[in-house]
Order: sequence, then C-alpha cells, then structure tokens
Amino acid sequence: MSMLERSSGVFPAVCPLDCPDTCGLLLHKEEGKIVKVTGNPNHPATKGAICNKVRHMADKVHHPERLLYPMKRSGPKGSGEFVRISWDEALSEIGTKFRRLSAEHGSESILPYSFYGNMGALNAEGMDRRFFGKLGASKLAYTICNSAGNAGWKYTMGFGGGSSPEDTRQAKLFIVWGGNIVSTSMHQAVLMEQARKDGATVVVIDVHKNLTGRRADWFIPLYPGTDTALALGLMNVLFERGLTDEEFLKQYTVGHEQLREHVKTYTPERVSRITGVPAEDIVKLALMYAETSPSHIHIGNGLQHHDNGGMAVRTVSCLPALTGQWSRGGGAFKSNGAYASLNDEALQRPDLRPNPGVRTLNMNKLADTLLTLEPKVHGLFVFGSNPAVVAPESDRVREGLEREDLFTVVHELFLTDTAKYADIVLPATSSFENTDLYTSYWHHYVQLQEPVIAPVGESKSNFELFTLLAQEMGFDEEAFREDPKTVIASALDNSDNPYLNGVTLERLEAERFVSLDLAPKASYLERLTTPSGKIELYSEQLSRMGLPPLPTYMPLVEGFDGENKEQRKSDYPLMFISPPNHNFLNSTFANVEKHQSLEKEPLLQIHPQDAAERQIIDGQMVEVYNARGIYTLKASVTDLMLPGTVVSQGLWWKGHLADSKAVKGRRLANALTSSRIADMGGGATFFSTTVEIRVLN
Ligand SMILES: Nc1nc2c(c(=O)[nH]1)N[C@H]1C(S)=C(S)[C@@H](COP(=O)(O)OP(=O)(O)OC[C@H]3O[C@@H](n4cnc5c(=O)[nH]c(N)nc54)[C@H](O)[C@@H]3O)O[C@H]1N2
Ligand SMILES: Nc1nc2c(c(=O)[nH]1)N[C@H]1C(S)=C(S)[C@@H](COP(=O)(O)OP(=O)(O)OC[C@H]3O[C@@H](n4cnc5c(=O)[nH]c(N)nc54)[C@H](O)[C@@H]3O)O[C@H]1N2
Ligand code: SF4
Ligand SMILES: [Mo]
Repeated sequence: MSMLERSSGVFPAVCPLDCPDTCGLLLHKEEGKIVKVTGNPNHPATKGAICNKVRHMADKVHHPERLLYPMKRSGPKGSGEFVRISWDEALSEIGTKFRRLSAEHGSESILPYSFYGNMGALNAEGMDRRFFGKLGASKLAYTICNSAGNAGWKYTMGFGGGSSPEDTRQAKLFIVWGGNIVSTSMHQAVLMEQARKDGATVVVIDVHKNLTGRRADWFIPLYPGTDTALALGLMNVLFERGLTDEEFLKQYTVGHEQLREHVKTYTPERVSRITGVPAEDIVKLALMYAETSPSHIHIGNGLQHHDNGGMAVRTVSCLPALTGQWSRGGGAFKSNGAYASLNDEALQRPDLRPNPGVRTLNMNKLADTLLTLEPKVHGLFVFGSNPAVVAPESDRVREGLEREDLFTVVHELFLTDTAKYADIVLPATSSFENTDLYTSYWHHYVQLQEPVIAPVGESKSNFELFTLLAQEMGFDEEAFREDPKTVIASALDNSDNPYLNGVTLERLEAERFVSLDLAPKASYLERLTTPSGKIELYSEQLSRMGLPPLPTYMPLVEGFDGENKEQRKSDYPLMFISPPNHNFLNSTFANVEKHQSLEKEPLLQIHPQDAAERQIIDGQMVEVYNARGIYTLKASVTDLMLPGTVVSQGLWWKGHLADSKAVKGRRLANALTSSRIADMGGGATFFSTTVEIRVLN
C-alpha cells in the first residue's frame, strides 16, 4: 500500500519551503490527516531537528481557510469577493482568455509570475516552464531573492557553490556576514555552535544585532550598504602587513597585483568613516582573519539586497583567496545550489518555445511592468508567490493589479492579498499531496517527496494544473503527458554535472535521500568556471559590463554612509531594513494564528537617539514613510543598530494588531521599498531604502 492509501502512520517527507536547510521530515498521519510534523532523524544533514515554523505546519496544511475549489471574481478587484466555479469552467475560461489575448496582443502579453513558495523542481520550475514556453508567454527573470549576490560570487569564483556544511564545522573562525542563520538556516547555526565548542570564534557583521548577532563572540555593526568598503579595508591591512598567501595568489587567482595597489586607498581610517566600524576593529578583524585557520565566511542575503549588493558579495568572496583559505580547509559560502544543478533542458524543455527571443521581464519591476510597460501585459498568472506583499513598491504593485484590463489568475493555498486581486483563483495542493524532487542550496542530499495525504478539497498541484491547461490549449506534445516520475528521472540525468553521478530515481525511491557524489570536489579549485579558470580578483567580464573590474566601493543610490552625511539632512534621513523574522517564511505563515502569536506584532526597532530626536517613546504607534508609501507599526526603542538605521522584521499582511481600521492599507513593509535594480544580476534592493518617522496621531 502506498503512503497515500494508508490512513494512519508516520511517513517521510521533505520541507518544501525556500530555506537552505531542506530538512527531512516525518509526517504523522491519522485518519487521512496530518496531525504532527517532526524531523526525520535519519536525514544525514538535518538529523531530525526542524524549526518551529514547520513543527506547526499541520496547522497550515489543514487550516480552515485553505482554498478548496476554483473561484471567479464577483466584486471589485482586491475586495476578495468570489463565487465558486468548477475546474472545467475555470480551465475553459483561462483557455479562452489566453487564446484571445494571444490573437489580439501576441502571446508575450501573458506573463507568468512565480517564485519558490514550494521548492520542488517539478512544481516550481518544471511543468510551468514547459507550458508558458510553449504558449510563447513573456519570460520572467527570477531576481527577487539572491540574484545580485549570486552574480557577484560568480564573477569572483565562477562555480556557484562554496564550502560544504561539514567543512564549516571545522572552522576556527566563523564569520556570519549579512545573514541571520539562527532564524534562516538553523542547521548551519548548529554547526557554528559545534565549531565554537571546539574553540572557534564567532563574528557577526550586520547592520542589526539579530538573533545570530546576539550569540556572537564579537558583533560588528556597520552602516547598511558599506560591506564592500569593510572588506576592502580588511584587504588593505592584509596586503600592507604582508599577511597574504602569495603562493596561493599566484597559483589560483588573477589580478592580485592590481588589487594590492587598488586597496591602498582603503585605509582603516577611511573605511571606518564609511562603515562606522572603528579603525582599530578593522585592523583587529584583519589580523584575526589572517591568523586563524581554517576560517569560514557565511555570506547571507542581507548585504546583497542593496544597490551595490552584487559588488558587496563579490568583494567579500575574494577574502578567502587572499589568505589561501581554500587550500587550508576553509573558505566561504553564498549558495551551494550548483552542486545539485539538474538537467534544465529536460525539466523545462525550452525547445518547446516558438519564440526564444521573447522579452524577459525582471520580477522586481512588477509595478512598472503592470503600470507603464509597453507593449502591455494583459494576462498575469501568479503561483508560488505573493507579490502584493513581497514585491517592492507594493502600493504601485496593487495599483497595477487593480487594472480592469488585466486578466489575473492566482494559484494558491490561501486567499492571499495577491489572490484577492485575481479574476480566477485556483486551489493549490500542499507539497505533501504531491510527487516532487528536492535539492538543497546548502547541503548535499537530494530528496524525493511522494503524496502522503490526498489533495485537500479540489486542489491541484502546479504540475497537474499546467498539464490540464496544456490540454485545454490543445498542446499535444508528449512533454505535457509525462508523469512526475518520468520527469524526475530525466531531470536527474545531467551529464554536465558530475556531482549528480549515481543519483537516480530508483535510489531515491529506496533510500529517500541520496548524497551527491562529492569526489569531484577534491579538484574544486580546478573546476572554477570563470573565464580564466581562476579566482578572478580582477574581472574582465565586469569591465565589459561597465562595472569596476576590481572590487570597488560604490555608495548606495538611495542611502548614505558615514562619509556621506550630507544626505542625512534629506527628507528621509533614516535607513529602513526589513529582513525576515523568525516565525514566518517571507509572507508564508503570516496568516496562521500560531505563527502570528509567536511573533506578536510588527515592530519598528529604532535607536534611542533617533527616537529622542522625534519624541518617540517605546511602544508608541508610528508611521514610517517616504515618497513611496507609509508603514504603520509599533516603535521598539533599542540600541541593536547604529543610529540612523531602523529595522522591522517580517513580511506581515494579515490579522495582526496593527491591522485595525486606523492603519488599514498601511501595514506593508514593501510599501516603502524601491524597485530599483541592483548593480548585478538584476537583483532586488529592498534594504537600500530611506525613510522618515512620525508618531501616529
Ligand atoms: N525564519 C525564516 N527563515 C528564512 C526566511 C524567512 O523569511 N524566515 N526566508 C528564507 C529566504 S527566501 C532567504 S533568501 C533566506 C535569507 O536569510 P539570510 O541569508 O539570513 O538573509 P536575511 O535574513 O535576508 O538578512 C540577513 C541580515 O542582513 C542584514 N543586513 C541588511 N542590510 C545589510 C548590509 O548592508 N550589510 C550587512 N552586513 N547586513 C545587512 C539584516 O539586518 C539581517 O539581519 O532565509 C530563508 N529562511
Ligand atoms: N521587504 C522585504 N521584502 C522581501 C524580502 C525581504 O527580506 N524584505 N525577501 C525577499 C526574498 S529573499 C524572497 S525569496 C521573496 C519571497 O517571496 P515569495 O516567493 O512570494 O514567498 P512567500 O511569501 O513565502 O509566498 C509564497 C506563496 O506560495 C504559496 N505556495 C506554496 N506552495 C505552493 C504550491 O505548491 N503551489 C502554489 N501555486 N502556491 C504555493 C504560499 O501559500 C505563499 O503564499 O520575498 C522577497 N521580499
Ligand atoms: S523551514 Fe528550513 S529549518 Fe524549517 S523545517 Fe523547513 S528546511 Fe528545515
Ligand atoms: Mo529569498
């Protein structure tokens, strides 16, 4: 009997969330329902420990507000008024509309908008890519998360993978740079603690003393967007004092002589003025980095959500080369996604697309895409994402979603703020109702999910939905009839990726989690895929793009550093940082009572000095505002940041205390953020945001 057929029992599963850890789970099922979620103790990397968010996942899967059937809009866009329809009606209405839009405006007037609400390869980037490709829709650039940082890493290192989790356990110096791993990658935090027990020093570099910073041996606060300068200051000390590994530099890097000259201007004194980090601390950290081996730098997502975010990650990722850490058991991590890269040609079938040259639209620009882009987008299909909450410039995104001439379909588990703007809402299964393949962008195990419970209500997986829509559109290729396991087998068959050797569907079925083949990792330094095949301290590629070829500090477009205080006299003299919180996952769980109660309510952390200047007292309701919008929430006066920076964690959108009449419509962090594009990779600039604050009257 399959797991699905057995009404009770404990069954293996995979955490589907967009989190590096990709935990092995156990689902406890009684009478066809999941009653409890625990960690799978047999998983080699996550070892049975899971976070609090997912321990309460059963509340989400069987939540009374889950969408159960297709619906059609019956009130104004955004009102949330819908009437039930059948799947047949829904599919036929979407098909009719898509055919008409293609005939009248061309297929590029249709845009799929999705992200990784479910990380499964088949549901997040499989059948959907086939369908919208064959349809000839506009392509989406998936840039909202880590694309600036990943690009920055790749200009330096080429290959999109770094230190393995197991290696970080050996570190004697563990630096967390712009990340909050206690909340966002708990198993990496466990390895950090184990390393510390064996004598490692933990340093956290952040604009805000987050939960990870509070555990650090040394917390180093800095001004937002100044990480490049800090890393250049460290390089200055390393070169000036002869602390670099010259043998390593000669053998494995290009551009070290130019870099040595270039960093002379980044003296600790100058870097101190820019970053707010005392000059003696810059020297101390450089000496610590030179003298401690092995060392590990965990590069988080925070430093790259900035105008200069690509360069920030590029610059930090040069550091291990300067001290030869890559040959001493140390290194750095930004993402390990590339070790497990699948056969995308087989999975996504780009060959089905009739118009390969069609435009690609940057998802960070959704507001402009809906409001000003020509030729217009007339059809929007959203799944696995909640852009009305998570995308920058949310007031304008919502204005775009209100367009009467826009046909919007949203496939979701819940009536999110985005779904409220849909013409057609379709119910989605949770990942525990599907078959899917999961890789991790942190550890090295591939996992299989098979259905444990039946689809709730009339919900359908993304995979099934797009096969049905393909039928509706009359797409008769075999690619739209393949079953999930066939697709998994072909996605794993990737001759370009030696790390996938021996990872097969059959083994996954028998073993559930299968390790990548790590033998090729022994020649990591020979496998770098930069144009020179070496670590590129100097990058010709960047030069050709009009960016500085050597790591170079560029001030934020919107924002200021300690050297550039004039801008602080502007209308918006504070920097607003809105990183994830502990109990939500982006906007997921923000509508589940358990998770809300753990977070209580949105808070604005403001420094006592900034609060005093504005006569703000702890616990008062305040309005954070700029030219883009207003966010109303409660002030929490604290010195966890340098003066000039304010922080609010979590993407709130539903049912919290601040969601009262007085602040209606003013409850979104992203009302304040800009949709400017970062220096590299088309990345988002959420944290390069300036604001002013007043007491709410
Ligand atoms: N609990 C929880 N876990 C999550 C998520 C979640 O929402 N909640 N989201 C998941 C996703 S999609 C992602 S991408 C990851 C992200 O997880 P992380 O890589 O940990 O990154 P963030 O949490 O976005 O930001 C980390 C830190 O960057 C800091 N920061 C902001 N600007 C700067 C700067 O200029 N310099 C420096 N040095 N620091 C700065 C912020 O204060 C914050 O503490 O987490 C994943 N895991
Ligand atoms: N201000 C600010 N904004 C940010 C960030 C920040 O730090 N600050 N972080 C950014 C980052 S790093 C990211 S990655 C993005 C994330 O933004 P999103 O990708 O939008 O992530 P979530 O908010 O988790 O929304 C995912 C949605 O997918 C739905 N879903 C889950 N599984 C499935 C499925 O199988 N099928 C379908 N159809 N739907 C499903 C969930 O119910 C949920 O509503 O947000 C970005 N926005
Ligand atoms: S969200 Fe991350 S830490 Fe939590 S269970 Fe999922 S993979 Fe594990
Ligand atoms: Mo993300």
